[in-house]
Amino acid sequence: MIIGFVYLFLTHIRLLITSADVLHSWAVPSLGIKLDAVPGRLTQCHLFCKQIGIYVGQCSEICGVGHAFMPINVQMVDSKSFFKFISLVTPIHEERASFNLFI
Ligand SMILES: [Cu+2]
Repeated sequence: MIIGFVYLFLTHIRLLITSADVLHSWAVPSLGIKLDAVPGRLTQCHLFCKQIGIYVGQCSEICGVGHAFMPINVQMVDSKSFFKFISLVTPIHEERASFNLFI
């Protein structure tokens, strides 16, 4: 399982991390982030990235048998790519039609 995220670069991003099972540690060293994911709690972090690119990380807590299979993939993209991605993953409905006019 690859945990993937797409964010808009040059934008302040608020990350909220939690876990559904055991303790994890969400770590992306090239972004300078390492957050504990604790079941039943939210961990908060703010992120501002100045460069487009793909940043990779890994769960850095020995969390169980699936630990080795938790790579993290964070893509920082420009606004055109970001809104294209959002339009692909968002269900089509009437409100989105007006939203797409600004792309
Ligand atoms: Cu983990």
